[in-house]
Amino acid sequence: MNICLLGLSGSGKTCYLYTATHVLARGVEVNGHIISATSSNRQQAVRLNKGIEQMASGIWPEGSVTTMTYPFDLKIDGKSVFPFTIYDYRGGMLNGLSDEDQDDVEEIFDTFEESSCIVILVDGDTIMQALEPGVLSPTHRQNVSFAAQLKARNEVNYIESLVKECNERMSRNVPILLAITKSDIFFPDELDAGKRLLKELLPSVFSLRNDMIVGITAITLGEDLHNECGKLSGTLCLNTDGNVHLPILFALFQNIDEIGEDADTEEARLLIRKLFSSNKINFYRGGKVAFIV
Ligand SMILES: Nc1nc2c(ncn2[C@@H]2O[C@H](COP(=O)(O)OP(=O)(O)OP(=O)(O)O)[C@@H](O)[C@H]2O)c(=O)[nH]1
Ligand SMILES: [Mg+2]
Repeated sequence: MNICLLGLSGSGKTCYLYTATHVLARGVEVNGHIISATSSNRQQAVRLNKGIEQMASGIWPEGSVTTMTYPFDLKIDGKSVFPFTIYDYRGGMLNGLSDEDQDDVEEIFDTFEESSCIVILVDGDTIMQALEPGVLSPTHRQNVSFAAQLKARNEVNYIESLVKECNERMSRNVPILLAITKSDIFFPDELDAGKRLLKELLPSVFSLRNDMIVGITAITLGEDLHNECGKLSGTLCLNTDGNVHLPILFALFQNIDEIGEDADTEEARLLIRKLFSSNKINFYRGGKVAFIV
């Protein structure tokens, strides 16, 4: 089973992966059980550890130059339930126009064949710039320009064409998780407006005329995080407070039916579902608010 982390360059995929996999390796408690996911490849485990250690020492990772593949095992109370693989792409390929970019994009569509959920990381900075100045706090309003807003809206719109292409290639509507990254930069009202804007700018994803399953959540890797010339300032939070566990668990949840019906898999499904509280993640089906079952 594959989990594809999609998002334009700089949306936060690699930092997210380092943080989320560190949190999931330690495990999340639910109903007296621990759900965890650990890297099943020694070399990649070292790479992930180095990534989060570097962030903890105050340095953001550099932009990805190639796609990285990380195999994991999902575990309940330390017992392996099933394997899965996370793909961390080079976001620049998605809206790049070179032949190499086009070839790389073809490659990612191949990996989609084995994934029954697409996780799209939507850059929080982009959402902030795409919002109408009227809904922004006075401090954020100062940074708005017409050109930046237009560019940001185009970037969000681009997701729509990506989803459309995925659905066409897979001949069905694939469940989607939209994760707004960098939620620490928003005031609560702004984040709510950002979620509304996402629905407005992605009409086919939230259309009443299809049956698409969509989750929306907002994630942050900490508090008051900033990047000055690659230096990380602020507080990294290596726990579930910033919702980092949710996108990966949502993707696993959507895939679980295809894995089999043994007792451990079913238990994993029930435990994961308990983590989806409505103040952390919202679901839509055919454009309407839905409850996950
Ligand atoms: N405030 C804040 N900034 C974040 C957060 N996560 C990531 N960032 C910023 O986003 C930048 C880009 O993150 P990356 O993970 O490298 O982005 P990417 O999507 O992997 O980009 P490519 O590798 O080019 O596709 C980081 O260097 C940080 O400055 C967050 O939770 N909060
Ligand atoms: Mg990256």
